[in-house]
Amino acid sequence: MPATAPKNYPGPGPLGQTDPSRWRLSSDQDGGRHAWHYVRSPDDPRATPYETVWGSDDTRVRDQPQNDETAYWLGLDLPALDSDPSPAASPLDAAQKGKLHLACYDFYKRLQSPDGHWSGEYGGPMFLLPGIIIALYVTKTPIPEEWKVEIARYLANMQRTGGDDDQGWGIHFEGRSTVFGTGLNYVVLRLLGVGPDEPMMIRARNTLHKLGGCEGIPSWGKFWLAILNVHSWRGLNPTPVELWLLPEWAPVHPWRWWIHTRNVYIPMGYLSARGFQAEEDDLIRSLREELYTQPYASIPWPSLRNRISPADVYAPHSRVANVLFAAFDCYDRVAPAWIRRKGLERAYRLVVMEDENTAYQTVGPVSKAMNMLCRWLEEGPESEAFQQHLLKIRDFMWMSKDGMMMTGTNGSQLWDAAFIAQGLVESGLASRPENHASTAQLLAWLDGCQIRDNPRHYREAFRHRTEGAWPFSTREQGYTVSDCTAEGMKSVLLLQDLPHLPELVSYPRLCAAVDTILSLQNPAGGFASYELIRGNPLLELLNPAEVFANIMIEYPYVECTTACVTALSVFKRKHPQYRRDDIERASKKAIDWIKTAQRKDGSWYGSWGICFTYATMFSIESLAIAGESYANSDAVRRACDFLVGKQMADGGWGESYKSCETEQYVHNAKSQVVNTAWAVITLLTAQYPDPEPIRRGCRLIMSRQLPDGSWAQESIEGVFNKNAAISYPNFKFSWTINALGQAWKKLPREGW
Ligand code: LAN
Repeated sequence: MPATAPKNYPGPGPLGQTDPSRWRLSSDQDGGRHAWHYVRSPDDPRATPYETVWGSDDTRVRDQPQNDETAYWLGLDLPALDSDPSPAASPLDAAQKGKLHLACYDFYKRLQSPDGHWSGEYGGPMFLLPGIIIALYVTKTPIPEEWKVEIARYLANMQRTGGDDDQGWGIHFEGRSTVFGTGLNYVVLRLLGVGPDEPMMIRARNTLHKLGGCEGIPSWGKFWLAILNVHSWRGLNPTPVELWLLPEWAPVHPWRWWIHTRNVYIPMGYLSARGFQAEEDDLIRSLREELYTQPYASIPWPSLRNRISPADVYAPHSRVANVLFAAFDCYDRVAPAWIRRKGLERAYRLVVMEDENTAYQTVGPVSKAMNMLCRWLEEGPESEAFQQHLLKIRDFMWMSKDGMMMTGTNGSQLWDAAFIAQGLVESGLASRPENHASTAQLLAWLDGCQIRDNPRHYREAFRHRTEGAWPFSTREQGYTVSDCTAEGMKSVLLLQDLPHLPELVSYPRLCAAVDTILSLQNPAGGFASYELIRGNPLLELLNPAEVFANIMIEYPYVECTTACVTALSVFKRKHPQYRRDDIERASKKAIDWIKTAQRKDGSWYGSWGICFTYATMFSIESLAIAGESYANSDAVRRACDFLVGKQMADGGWGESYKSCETEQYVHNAKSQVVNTAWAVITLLTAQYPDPEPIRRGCRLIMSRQLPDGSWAQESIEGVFNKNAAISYPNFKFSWTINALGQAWKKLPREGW
């Protein structure tokens, strides 16, 4: 029986709607690459299912019926299984009988990809799609029709319905309208063929003008508009490629910047130094008049450089930055041609190395679109490099019930797989015979995901080592993050410890992972994300991006640090001899650092998940490894008191993404199963003496479980750079299973 669309399934967008039953997700090739395919009907006049530029079609998926994994992510109702629990059974009853876990994993197992991992919708940010669509437009690359229809539908479904100044789009889909989100997504819709007189476009344009028009769009928006030739390069602060010619000891040298920031400013600098702009056409001429509050010809461009709409500003330029930008501007006018050429050559070489190191995925979606454009400009539309870039766009495009979006990375494959593995082990579900096959596949996937070598372009591209590491998404993407290696290794160790699973990842490979983890510890004890901290925090004064904070350099994070501490501890238990002293020293230093990061109120600030609930869970895990619990540690007591103080009337916890922005705890309107799971795990890890708040949290999680064993999607779970939220929809399974499993194991049986 095929999956069916529920009654409230979102309807057509301005360009219509495709047939959800024709979509297929291929997720089991090349280590978990995600690609959505649309199977056109045989009477469709278009000869091939895909425009040839998008590469050969995966005929396997085309010929197969839609599987549960695809149907679930499309928001369709899965056909019921015989073994589905009867909806009448109360979740509490079910838990007491130990059935609850069974039910939820019976459901969740159906979403496992044939290769053993779980795919997921990694959406949220609303400023990613414009880059790729503008890049495709200016390179005159046709976009598959189904994509156009579904992207327009997605934007229609995500359009805000607030007051006059809030009928556009924000920086992420839960945020209020900004010029950045509204201006750029308006452009996307127009480039896809939506007319300016559509009601949704009129509403969006009104909002845009209410917010001051694209005159005040943040600098990354100015950049894309300049590329599209609907903004002048004179209205942008220059980002000179010559910075790359500075000696490496220079404190501002970009090799010291955070990897995402430097990889955005390399192609951005290259494209702006080349002064590249799209060929003018009618649509471009029309957009020039639609986007601004004044006639295009009369816009005083240089005065817009530092003009950023108040609705957008999160990290205003510092005075130092503005002086520096003015100096760059003077330099830009007199830059000797030979130095510029050298700078351009250097920047282009860095772009090429990044492409080759990542199989054209690049480190993230912003640089993806920019690098693609650089390669097209330099090597032409037929070049191997540009064609490879086009093929890898699919990895970032995700189809949902609301339409098609661009994702924050090419997926969160390893990250999700690791937490699911840990949830299954913690809850004991991994050991049940009916889950042996599923966990065996998961372990096999984790095994294949480990990166075996250092990057092809290593020191020359200023990369950190990757031998033995795990990535955030796929092995092909090739970047490691300290906590991804840690969570990957921990999951493998836990799974390989189960009697029914083989040892796939050998001892030397685990040692290589440990070496990578240890190589990522900073002198002060904390672990950052992709690399060691290479620059001085004063560099933050030069942050040009206005909408993100803490992006110039790496910083130590309690989440990353804890992941490393816990992974090293699991490793040590199994292999106590390998680098024993190094591991001992590293863990102690890391835990000491975590203590220094605790806030006065007892909590820790979370940089990658929302927010205090997330980071406090991690930090308490680290303290537990040092033997600290509620009974013996003031730090743990203060953390627990903080959390218990935030429990909501229904027994759950719910935190808003606004906590991350304001650095103060902000309650979500409603409690959240994911936040509640984190709080439950924290209190259990801390050995909080009163079981009642923990049980109430568990009951809340159970009460939200749907009859088929799943949980509904609630508010957004993740964050980056303080101001942008991002989805982790698999968390509602992995963390709930983990929390309920631990509670069932650790709390007394009576009292439920
Ligand atoms: C991610 C996603 C994963 C995340 C964790 C592993 C959870 C974290 O512990 C370390 C940092 C990391 C790897 C991370 C860094 C920033 C990313 C890549 C993202 C939040 C996903 C999207 C974001 C990226 C920067 C988006 C593009 C925006 C720019 C500002 C360039």
